[in-house]
Amino acid sequence: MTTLPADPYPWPFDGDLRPQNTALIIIDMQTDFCGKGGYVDAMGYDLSLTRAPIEPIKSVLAAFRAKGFHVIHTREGHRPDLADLPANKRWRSQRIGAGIGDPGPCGKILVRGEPGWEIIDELAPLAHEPIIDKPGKGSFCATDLELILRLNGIRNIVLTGITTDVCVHTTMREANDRGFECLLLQDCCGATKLENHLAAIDMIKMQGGVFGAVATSKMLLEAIG
Ligand code: C5J
Repeated sequence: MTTLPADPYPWPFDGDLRPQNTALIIIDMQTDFCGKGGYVDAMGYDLSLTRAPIEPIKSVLAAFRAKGFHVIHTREGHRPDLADLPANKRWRSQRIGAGIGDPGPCGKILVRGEPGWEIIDELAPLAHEPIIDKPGKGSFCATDLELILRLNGIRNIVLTGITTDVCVHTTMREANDRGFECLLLQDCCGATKLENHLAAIDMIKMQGGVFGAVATSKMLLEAIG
């Protein structure tokens, strides 16, 4: 029986925390979301907020790799022909000067294969670690993530990445509805506005843990030894 003192309950709920049934999911740690010249930078947000989780994620990633836990990465991005880009998503981004599919300093914004779409070097995936390419905010929508989790016997999901209130939260909600036992690491996530990061964390803790539980990377690292 292994749990960590997460909020609002000791996680995982039944103490069944093993490398075989637990995956670290690192969401959208791409240049477009945390690098100079990327999508978030083009929108004028403070990059220090989305870069803050890089070092904490690196520590958890190293420990998970060393202990043989599953590691999965995601990338938000669209096909080069933009056939999977909803017109309203494109229109809204263009209105604020960061048009998805338009050229920028890091190539076409949020387009697969472009430099800005790549995962940052600090958190580069290893060859055997699955990468989920998603056209939307949630990692389950129009992807094979659920198939990969079920085929590998993964029941516990540790969520990290950016942004807390958008892609991380949407993925956590999708996973929770599918019966996965979710933990969000608060220092391993970041949003484009601090208040939204904090509010997103708070929402998880309502109703006894309506989407799962919240902890720090330190708590998790201590629990897995
Ligand atoms: C956003 C994401 N914020 N990765 N994407 O548009 O959270």
